[in-house]
Amino acid sequence: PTIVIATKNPGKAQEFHAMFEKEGIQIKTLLDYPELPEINETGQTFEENARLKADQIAAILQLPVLADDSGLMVDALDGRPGIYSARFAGDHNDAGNNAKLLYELTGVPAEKRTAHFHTTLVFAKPDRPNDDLVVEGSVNGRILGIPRGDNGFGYDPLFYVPELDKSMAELSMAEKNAISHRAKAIENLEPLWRDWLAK
Ligand code: ITT
Ligand code: NA
Repeated sequence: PTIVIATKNPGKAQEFHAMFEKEGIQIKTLLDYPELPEINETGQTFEENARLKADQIAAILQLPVLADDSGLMVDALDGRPGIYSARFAGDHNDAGNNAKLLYELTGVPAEKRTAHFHTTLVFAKPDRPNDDLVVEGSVNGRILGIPRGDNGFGYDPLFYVPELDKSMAELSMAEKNAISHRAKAIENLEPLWRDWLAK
């Protein structure tokens, strides 16, 4: 089968590709449908924003669509940037976002720099807006004082995973896809989606 992932973020798209490929599932992303309108993420929660993306794109394409809304929650910042993670520094720019995060945590010691990444996935079928499948995943870590590693995307160079003694950006894609918030959400989706899609 083919699944449309409602993302334009190439980092996310690569991770979904790696995780679904081993199950024989092809994915398409919004990069394959350049004519689609921009979906405004006006919701107040990850789930609302993922639903906005999944429901609208499914209705337009008349295909099942899986949307990912994710973000970074930093305890010392009362959970920010949260749902605003993509645009923390104004526009969608990983370097600017990371610089702002480091700046806001200036002087905060390592043990108080706890954080987690969160993903909500919403799977939507065309014309069935009340039948969305919703799952979540998260991973705990700490915000580094200096970026480490070149892999991944977004806040990965600043997100330290204590169990592995590495930043997310120091993990290979396979390693990240074994422990990440997105991987856990997909794990939670795995036992559910085939029956849901068939019904
Ligand atoms: P789409 O809406 O097109 O999927 P986006 O990048 O705007 O792309 P989100 O609204 O979910 O996606 O914003 C998520 C932001 O959170 C993303 O831009 C990154 O800065 C950050 N983020 C999400 N997952 C991440 C990950 O696995 N590693 C590092 N940063 C991540
Ligand atoms: Na978002």
